[in-house]
Amino acid sequence: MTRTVLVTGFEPFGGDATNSSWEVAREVARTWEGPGVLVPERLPVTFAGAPLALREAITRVRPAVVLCLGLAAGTDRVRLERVAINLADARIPDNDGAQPVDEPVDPAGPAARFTTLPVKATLARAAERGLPLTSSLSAGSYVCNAVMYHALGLLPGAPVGFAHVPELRAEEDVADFAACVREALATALELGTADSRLIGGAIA
Ligand code: PCA
Repeated sequence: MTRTVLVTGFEPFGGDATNSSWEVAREVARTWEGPGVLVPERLPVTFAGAPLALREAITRVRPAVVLCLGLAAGTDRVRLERVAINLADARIPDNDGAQPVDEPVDPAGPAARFTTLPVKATLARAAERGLPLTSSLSAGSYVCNAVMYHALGLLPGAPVGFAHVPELRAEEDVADFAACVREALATALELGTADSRLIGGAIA
């Protein structure tokens, strides 16, 4: 059976003309050589619309792996997010003009959901290849965090996760960031949700 991979990116927000997450999602789709079929989807930057669009895409595509991408300005590496929290606290209005303050993403949901991607194994492989990939312990409290939280609730048991990508500055950035995303997808397709027990973590 052909396995399908769903990679989402976002439309622009906050007055920007483009969103690097959609540029990278498109680049990954353009260069995908398998295994399986990769479907890119562009999500709205809205607390109300993004979860609906994601749910619709998951129902239509029936993916084996889901990786959602979003822009994190001011970073220089792709960040595999480990935790989505049940908190919507928006510093700026979303593209609908909605600006939730200290609300739950899902009033009936758990406090947090952890990525089911094999993050440590992916980081080890990326480091061997010199790719600009790292991990992060918070996807924030804006639309990206909400999408990650919903994605993990929609496909329990499958490898599902989120990566923040930097802005595109240099010409090679889109190819480098797409290579990070491909590494995460290839690792998930190979290992499923079974991560390697590698030392890592962060000391605050
Ligand atoms: N980044 C925002 C939302 C959309 C995007 O690309 C975030 O980090 O929440």
